[in-house]
Amino acid sequence: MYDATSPVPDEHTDAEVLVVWGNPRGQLTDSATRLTRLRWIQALAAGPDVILAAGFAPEVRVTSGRSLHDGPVAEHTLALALTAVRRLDLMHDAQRSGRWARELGGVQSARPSTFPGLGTLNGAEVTIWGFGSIGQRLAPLLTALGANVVGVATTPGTRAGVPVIAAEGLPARLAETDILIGILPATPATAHAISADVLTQLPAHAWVINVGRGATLDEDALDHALRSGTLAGAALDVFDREPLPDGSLLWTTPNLIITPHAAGGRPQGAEALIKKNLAAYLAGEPLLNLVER
Ligand code: OXD
Repeated sequence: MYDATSPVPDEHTDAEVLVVWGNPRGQLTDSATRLTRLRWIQALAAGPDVILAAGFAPEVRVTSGRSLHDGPVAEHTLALALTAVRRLDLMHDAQRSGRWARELGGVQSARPSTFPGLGTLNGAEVTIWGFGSIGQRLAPLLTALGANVVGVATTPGTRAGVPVIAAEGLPARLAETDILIGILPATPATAHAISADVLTQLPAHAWVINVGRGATLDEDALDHALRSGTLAGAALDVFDREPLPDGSLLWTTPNLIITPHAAGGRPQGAEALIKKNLAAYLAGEPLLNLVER
């Protein structure tokens, strides 16, 4: 065991393998220079972007915590989607101000035009952009509640029973999307993928949920769309800068739900992954979740 928030002690700088979980940037940069015998890093995070940016030598293999966060992130994303459609945020605001929110309750139609949200996931068109293992865990939870789910990924087809389209199909799909869920990793190719242009193609009643990485969404464009009413709402768990700085515009953006990078953070089955990969490493066999560098 080592303290991930402090430099690796001198007596362990001969480590060949490092398991990384919650290490701050500075600790990783320091490890990249001091652990000169390192050959493999096992990340427990699903997204290894911080590790890739830390400057480890090219011969250091990196394996991610892909699949360890599928359940927790899918659960949190479902919670955000339900909050968005049922407007639990507005109900909670009303409660805090000691007000019975008559406009949000009482006799309602299934898709009330007066309700400030979709009202229900039943029949909602949900697009999941970045359809990896988390998306595949999330999709059946949404379809169980009646949503129609389409995934977007590099390779189109059908995955886990869900139709998956490639980026070329996005414009047509965005026009009919009620909820766009981003689960994209942060790579040069995905920077600001959820752009001003993408937001404009969504219907004005649509919501955007981002649980991938903050760098994949243009926050200024989102703020503008929400303030101008061309988008109904958004729920973000990840941000360009974390913690979200005090002066950020997003703290005051209307119809924006903020959660503090809370979706993941609870890896499930980490010991089993480490054990399997360590056995493979010692046997010179291929490692699971190897990240292309
Ligand atoms: C992860 C995260 O990458 O929690 O695992 O963001």
